[in-house]
Amino acid sequence: MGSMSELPSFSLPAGLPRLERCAVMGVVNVTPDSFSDGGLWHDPAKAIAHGLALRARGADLVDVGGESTRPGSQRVPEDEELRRVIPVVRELADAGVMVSVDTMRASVAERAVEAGAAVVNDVSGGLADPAMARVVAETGAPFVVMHWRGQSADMDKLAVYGDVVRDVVAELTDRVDALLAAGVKEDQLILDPGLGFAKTPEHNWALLGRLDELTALGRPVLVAASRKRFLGTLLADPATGELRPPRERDDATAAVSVLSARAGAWAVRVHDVSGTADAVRVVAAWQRAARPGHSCPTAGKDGGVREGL
Ligand code: PMM
Repeated sequence: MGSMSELPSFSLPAGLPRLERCAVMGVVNVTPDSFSDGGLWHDPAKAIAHGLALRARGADLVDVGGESTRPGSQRVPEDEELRRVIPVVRELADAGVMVSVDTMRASVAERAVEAGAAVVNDVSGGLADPAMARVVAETGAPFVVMHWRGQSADMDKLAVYGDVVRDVVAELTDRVDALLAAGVKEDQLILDPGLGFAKTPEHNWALLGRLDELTALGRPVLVAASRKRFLGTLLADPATGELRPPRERDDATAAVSVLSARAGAWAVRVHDVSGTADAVRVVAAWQRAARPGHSCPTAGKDGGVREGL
């Protein structure tokens, strides 16, 4: 098991840039109802502008999704999801943004890759749509396999584990085996513990605190804690017990980004890119300085402090 300051040892899927630091995935939800930014970027033109703004603030990838996965939410029809997502993916990809498409549908993944998406991000890890594995195998796109136990409408009652970290590692390992058997290649796979999906706050904290048990699988790991409810619970008003609202959870999110980067995550998925983009550069500079024979952390195109001292 790795220590907190060990550098990650995974090989990166083809097509993703090798950075000297944890990558930053910015979120664009083209939805009317996502829990933290629902409705803000529902209009495609606003979604595209937001994606470009996230890149300008330091996002290495922009994750475009057309279906809310918040607890209790219902599925969006396929044609509506395509209508929301594809124009945004196309415009951003044409503008040179590295796009991931956040979808559980093989048809949407396929069309998004045709429109220029570089990564498929499936919160069900290929479980929701039996055709997903084939599409991922055929496109060869990097594939985010998130830990998932069921649709959002009823996921809360699925939050029952023996040891949550061991169970998540075992279930993700089963997923990986099934995907490989379906023709997906080893070097396409990225793992994600699925914070908040059939998880209580205690489960989420265990998965973060023991992230090394996931990175020990030797694959890139994506951590997506941004603005999630467990942060609202942590920061609840002590007098009233009222949860901290989603848009006031960004400092806590940046703290999770720091600790995830330090624990060897490949990338963090966040709504507010600026704080995290700076934070992961601080972690990279700190880690370079901690290595014997290090050079002064002044530059580094991708990973360094932006200006030398
Ligand atoms: N969480 C949300 C959406 N997409 N994708 C991955 N890979 N991991 C996650 O934990 C995840 C995700 C939750 O909704 P949001 O888009 O409103 O943050």
